[in-house]
Amino acid sequence: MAQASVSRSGAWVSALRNATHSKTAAAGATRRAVTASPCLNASSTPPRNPASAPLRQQQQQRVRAFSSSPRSGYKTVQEAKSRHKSGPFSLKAAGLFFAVGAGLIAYFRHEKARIERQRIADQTKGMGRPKVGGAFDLVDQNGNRFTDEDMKGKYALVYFGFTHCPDICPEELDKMAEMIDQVKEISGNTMRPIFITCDPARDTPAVMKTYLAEFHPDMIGLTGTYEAVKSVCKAYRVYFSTPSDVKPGQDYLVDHSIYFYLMDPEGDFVEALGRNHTPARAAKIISDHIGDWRGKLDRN
Ligand SMILES: [Cu+2]
Repeated sequence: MAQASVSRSGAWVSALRNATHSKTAAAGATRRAVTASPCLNASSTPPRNPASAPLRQQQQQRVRAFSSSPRSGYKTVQEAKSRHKSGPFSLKAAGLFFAVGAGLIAYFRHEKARIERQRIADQTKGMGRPKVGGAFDLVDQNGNRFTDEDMKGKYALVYFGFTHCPDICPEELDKMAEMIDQVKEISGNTMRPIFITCDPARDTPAVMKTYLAEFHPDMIGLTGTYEAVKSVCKAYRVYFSTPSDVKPGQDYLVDHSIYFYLMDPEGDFVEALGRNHTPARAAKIISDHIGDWRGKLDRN
């Protein structure tokens, strides 16, 4: 009697085990293991009450249905493989996969570049940052007063130099003229190009007017008193070396930093563009910043 009980319960457990094993040596091994283990045997012995027999059969059938029927209705591996050929791995799906992938990569690159520009633009906006730029009070090439307030409303590209500069300034102003045209082409009339002299003693409004006419009609040339020019150079962190007591006709050298300072429509510094930027590259950077601007922007 006891032997029969063990044998029955062994079959029941082996059916459970067979849910994941084949009905060969493994089943036999499982049965032997179950018989040998009183603990597992006791806990897994089904009730002896005959009334529970139909329930046991149902459980067995359920287990068998789970274990022995093919999962997806394919009779052979080849059949399953051939079904999958026209399934998720078709050419169309692969094309779609790569198109979506390429689209995502392009989107994330664009976003990354935008966030990087935003970071550069925001860097000098916050408090406690070393500020580049600020208030100034100068005179333009037509003799009219021009302050930092007149600079606002559009982006401004500010360059410091002097008209007696033998080679650097002419070269940089040629580049600036190219930038002006290219930015205009991409972003319209949204940028003011400004040339500020570091040599107020020789660069009068009239001298500036003649000089800048050689480069671009849009350029605004600013000069002023020695103190006013020195102050604006300091505000933009431009190295200023002009002697203060220049006698008429005396020749002297003016050293200056070679940067284009991009200022936003609120007069805040955005980014400095150096000699390593080609006019096309600089124009692209400037236009991208202009494109990012969400505030008021004078386009006339
Ligand atoms: Cu120069």
